[in-house]
Amino acid sequence: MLYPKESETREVKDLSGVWEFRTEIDKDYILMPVPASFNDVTQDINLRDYIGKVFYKRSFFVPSYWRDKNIFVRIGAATHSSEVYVNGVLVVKHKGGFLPFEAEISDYVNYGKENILEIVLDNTLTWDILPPGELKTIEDNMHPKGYRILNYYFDFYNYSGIHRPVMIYSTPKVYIKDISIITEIVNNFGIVKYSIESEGKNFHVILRDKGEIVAESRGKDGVMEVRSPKLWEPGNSYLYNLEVRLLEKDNFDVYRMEIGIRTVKVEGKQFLINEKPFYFKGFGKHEDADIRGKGLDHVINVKDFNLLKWIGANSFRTSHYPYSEEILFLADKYGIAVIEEAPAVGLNLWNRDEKVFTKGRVDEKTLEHHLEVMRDLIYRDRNHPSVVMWSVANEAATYEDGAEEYFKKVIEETRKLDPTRPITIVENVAPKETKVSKYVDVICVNRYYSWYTDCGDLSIIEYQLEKELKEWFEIYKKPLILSEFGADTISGFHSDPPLMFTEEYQQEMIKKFVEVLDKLDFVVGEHVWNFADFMTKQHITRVVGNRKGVFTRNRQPKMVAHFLRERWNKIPNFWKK
Ligand code: GCB
Repeated sequence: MLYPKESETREVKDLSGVWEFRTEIDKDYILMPVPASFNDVTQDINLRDYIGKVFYKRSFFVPSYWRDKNIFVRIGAATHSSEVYVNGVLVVKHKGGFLPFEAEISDYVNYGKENILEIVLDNTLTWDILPPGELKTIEDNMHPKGYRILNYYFDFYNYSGIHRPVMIYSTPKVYIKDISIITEIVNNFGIVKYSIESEGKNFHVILRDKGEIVAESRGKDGVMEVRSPKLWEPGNSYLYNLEVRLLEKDNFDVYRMEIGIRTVKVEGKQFLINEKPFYFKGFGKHEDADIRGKGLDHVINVKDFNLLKWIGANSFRTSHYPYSEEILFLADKYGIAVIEEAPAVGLNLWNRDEKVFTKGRVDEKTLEHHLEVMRDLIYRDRNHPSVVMWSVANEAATYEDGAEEYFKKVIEETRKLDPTRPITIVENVAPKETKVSKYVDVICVNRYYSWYTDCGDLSIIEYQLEKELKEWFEIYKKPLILSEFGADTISGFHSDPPLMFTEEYQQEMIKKFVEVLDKLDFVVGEHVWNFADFMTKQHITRVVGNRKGVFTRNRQPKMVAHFLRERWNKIPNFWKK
């Protein structure tokens, strides 16, 4: 799916701004910014924790010369189920809160008068949507009026609303629908294979390096060669400009995009980018910020990339859902590698007496949705050089028999959709227990020794972590990334000797963890949990959110940030241990 871009044949109207908004139980509309989560914008706790349907509305005009064009409405992301109406006509329904969807609306728009766009969302989580959850009503003598609670088993707040831009755009009648790019490096040549989806027939494809043509081709599918290519690499981004022209008399269309030439591969104990062993330094992140929640914010995004550079990170995981396209464009430009994760988190009840992969919970309906999500995700992001691996889920109950069949299908489908990138699943079970990691290319493990187990005892880390990681390698013989480790830390809390929740404890814990990682040659990366403090649901284990950030929610460094900065600036991006 192409990101809407302007060209001499296409126009884009970004409908970001202040819309009208109401919940199902309110009659009156209030003002609501788009994109943003609605939760933290007012002072009303009922709206903050609202579960159910909400209505967003605004008007727009279309220029009269769009009459002979295709017109689309495109929603970058909205949580979690959506219905979109143009002048009262339902034009598209969509399930899932973290990927874009669109509809052609050429037949439903008015010319010469305003159009009404309405988006109806439902933020209820169910077992057939990712991430899953369940709405329960408790009625007992302590809750005589009935008590509604949305249970979900993932650790971030269920921020809701229109989180990414809504755009109206035009294309010619016959147009360039999609483009896919695969790059290879052979001897001293960059090979760029492209494939165009369109009803058109005549194409001219031009690849430029800073304005100079370096390759061109004709045809719907083709291969271009770039002599002595400048490669895209983490820490050293290089982007070429691809221009695709559809040359049909009445349907001339042009789409331009930036591409990077690079290869990715897993071989033995290593994760190779451009045939060199890459070492992942970075974080699991979240799309999360004060007041705007999960709403796209260019200020926060650019700040985050500047902080990643400042601290010497070269990568992050889009824990636990696909991030905005705008973030991936930044990753391409900043030269940051991305492990892109499906919104499959919370496929776990954290109770071994209850099955998760069973009828009514994670079942065929969930699987069908999961496969659709993998497809939409890959079709959205396959052209980003920064995306180097797909993660199909985070901390699912992979010890269950049902999980094996389920994930085998998800992984097979992912591989079919994109044979060029390695696949992982992020695990939280013991190496012998998982029924799934044998199907992936890289082992990703989240570990919290001295935090959730043996609370406060930093001395056990070395023994426990080393023992476990070696077991992972002995069984699977695959490269391993420690995809989460960290400690809740209240900025400004100090103690010596280090006690839990202080900045000293976070630093000591992370130090002890990385000392083990440095000893193990099959460990190809360290992603600290988390980049910044983030909001969660209210719980006795969360002090106004999860505080495992290396930066505060306001993006200020905690003590450990300086330790990591010193460490990561010494470790090269390409590092054979
Ligand atoms: C995990 C989860 C992550 C949590 C983290 C924590 O294992 O993957 O979503 O936020 O632990 O802090 O407990």
